Amino acid sequence: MQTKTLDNLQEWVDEIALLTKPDKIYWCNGSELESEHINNILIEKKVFTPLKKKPRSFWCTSDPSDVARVEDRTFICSKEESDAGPTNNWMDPDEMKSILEELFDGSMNGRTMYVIPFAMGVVGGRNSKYGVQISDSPYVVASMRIMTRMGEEALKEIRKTHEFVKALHSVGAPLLSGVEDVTWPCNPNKYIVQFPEDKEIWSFGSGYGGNALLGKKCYALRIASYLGWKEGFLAEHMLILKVTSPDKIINYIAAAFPSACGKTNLAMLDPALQGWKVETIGDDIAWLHFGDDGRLYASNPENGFFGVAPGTGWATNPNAMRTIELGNSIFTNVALTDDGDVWWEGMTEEIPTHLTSWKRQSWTSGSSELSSHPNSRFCTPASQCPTIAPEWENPDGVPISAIFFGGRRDSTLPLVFQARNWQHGVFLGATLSSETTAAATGEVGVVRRDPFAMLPFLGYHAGDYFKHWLSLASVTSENNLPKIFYVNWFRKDRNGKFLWPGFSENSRVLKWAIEQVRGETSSRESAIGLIPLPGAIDTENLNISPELMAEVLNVSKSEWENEIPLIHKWFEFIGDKMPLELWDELSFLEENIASM
Ligand code: SAT
Ligand code: MN
Repeated sequence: MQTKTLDNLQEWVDEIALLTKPDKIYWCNGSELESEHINNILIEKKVFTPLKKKPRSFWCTSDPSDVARVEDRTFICSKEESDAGPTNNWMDPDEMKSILEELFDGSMNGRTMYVIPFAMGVVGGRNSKYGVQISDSPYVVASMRIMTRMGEEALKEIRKTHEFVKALHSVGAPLLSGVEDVTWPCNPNKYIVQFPEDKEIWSFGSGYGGNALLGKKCYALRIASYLGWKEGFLAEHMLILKVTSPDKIINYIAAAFPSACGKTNLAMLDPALQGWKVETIGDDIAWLHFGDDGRLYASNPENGFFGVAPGTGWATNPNAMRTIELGNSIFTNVALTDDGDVWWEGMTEEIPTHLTSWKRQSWTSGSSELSSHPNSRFCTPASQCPTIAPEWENPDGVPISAIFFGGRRDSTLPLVFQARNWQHGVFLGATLSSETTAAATGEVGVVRRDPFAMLPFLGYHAGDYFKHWLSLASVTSENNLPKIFYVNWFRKDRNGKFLWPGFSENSRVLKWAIEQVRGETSSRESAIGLIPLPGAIDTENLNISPELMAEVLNVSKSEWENEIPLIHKWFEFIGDKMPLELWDELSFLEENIASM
């Protein structure tokens, strides 16, 4: 645990400076002036190219080897291996610390060490938490300023409580005097390490995304999920949205999908349905706490969006486009247009004839190479989003009435179904599966179990995590808990064509789910849960036949017969800590499928 000496922060900063041996130490205050100064450093180093077409916005490209989260280099170093569980890499904390201390020894040589105080959640909020990232990357400083509430105000809170997560980051590329720097320093040897009991993060070798912006996955998910287990809250890989129906009733929905499966698009949904309104609270992470009324309240601990660029366009996510139009954004690994704007695959129907690709090479339309990396990102302030809900900074969060789980599956999982109850809902979360995406290094398109979309982000044993979810039903009444749904926008027909149009049409699924929440039920029991009755999903003005709707909602006996052994194997992999209640759910599913 954190030792509470009078200035534990200064002590830690001194200790790290002694280890990493930077040329200079700079404490970030989060001011406009400082931001300008950091951006100018990045421009001077040719890391940032200012965009002529967007105010205070920059184009940036990483080293081609440093483009995504490195799950195989990510560790949960709990004291006991059994607390990390089978889904995490683990090493003894002392052993890991000695490896890391050797790597960090002199790792900031020739560079400036930035001290970045930050808040996750609004500063001063009842459920907000604090951290200090030490980093040798000015790109990280600029990004943390967008993604977190960074600077003076956060530091004041830390000085009051002396409570903060220590988040140490180095790109692992000491700069020898007289040697010219590269634009994207990094190290082929990468370690992304969480020490949950000590509330510490040590990240080495990468400068990109979740590997380097430590407030995000490392803190707000891995460390916070562990804290949630101990303190009785949840830290989840979920977007949060506000839906207002034509009769002006508001529902808040949280949805967990794996990385690069459309969370940002759903969070900023432009509904196809007349009279419905969707507003954004968060696009990636939700912390859920019980309110005094026994309901679960969600808040977004982040301050910005770090969204996948390719596929984001005026047709698919106009609100994301409007957000970035306002500027103040960093674009990494997308293409640069000849007139000083950014472009990526899927942004516009018309493809520019000439670009500079993310590899900084001349690119012409028709090229066999993509102009932008599939995991290229925009980093932009949430406050600029035209659909941001006024209550997005409500320190107590918003009461959640429905939770969606989902992934990318080309078969088996229907467009939408509802869990019979909380326990069944936890089963749906625990068995969530999805095809892998470019958000992490490794093969793309392989189906894997990704429980609650948290596989890469769990800070403790998956079995204990499932128990924690189940235990919420004993804290409050089932009635108070959100209703749970499973969605799959990605089901395909025999020819590999998507069955459901997705994007703004997903509002039709939101409408059905909200009707279910309101008890205006229009569903039937199926082998896997509650399925919409024919005609229950509003398809007005959508060119989709009843036969096609039946296909996208179909529960196929043979497909589920193939699925069940995979769930069996998954539960066995979790081992002794797999809750019996979920084994019971699996047996029940098996019986239901057998008797179809
Ligand atoms: O690079 S990040 O981890 O922040 C993005 C993601 O995988 O969701
Ligand atoms: Mn994410």
